[in-house]
Amino acid sequence: AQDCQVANFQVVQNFDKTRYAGTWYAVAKKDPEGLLLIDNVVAQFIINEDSKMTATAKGRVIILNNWELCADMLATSEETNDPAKFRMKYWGVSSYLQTGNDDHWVIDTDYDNYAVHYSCRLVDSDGTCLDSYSFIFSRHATGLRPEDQVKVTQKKMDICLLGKYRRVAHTGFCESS
Ligand code: AZE
Repeated sequence: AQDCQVANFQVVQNFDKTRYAGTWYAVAKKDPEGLLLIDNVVAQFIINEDSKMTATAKGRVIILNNWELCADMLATSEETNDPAKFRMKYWGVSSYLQTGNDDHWVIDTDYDNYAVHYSCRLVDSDGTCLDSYSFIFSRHATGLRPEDQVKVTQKKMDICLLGKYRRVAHTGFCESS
């Protein structure tokens, strides 16, 4: 039987945030309950002078039922004992966007091509995740290389989310803003 206990999910060993910095294109995502960035999702991780990680994210959203816009998000992070597990406090550049504070785990990355990001917002009493979201990131907007796809599929399985993802389109929607 598969172990879907969130506490047992493996993350990147000896995570190197400096190598992780830079631009990542979401190529697939698994949504949480409620709202998430829809598509055209691009995240940027930045290490500042005091070696803290911050991030920006953009993506198309629809708010107030039918107002389509590019969400411009900012985030700061708080470290934990495990460098691949951090908390990201985020907010919108505009006040009508979402604010939050989520656990972010880097499940796997080779730093140069792909990354599997996971966030469990709510752990059930049995230790499995009740509300999660996840992004598959690529360094290239065009997608993942076949050899990375194989690794990513295995990781989706390991975090009990295989079959729960949708592709994230990049149409240039957020490029003008
Ligand atoms: C993430 C990684 C980089 C930093 C941030 C991320 C998450 C952003 C959201 C945004 C939601 C916005 C909504 C607006 C209406 C994971 C891409 C901040 C969850 C719903």
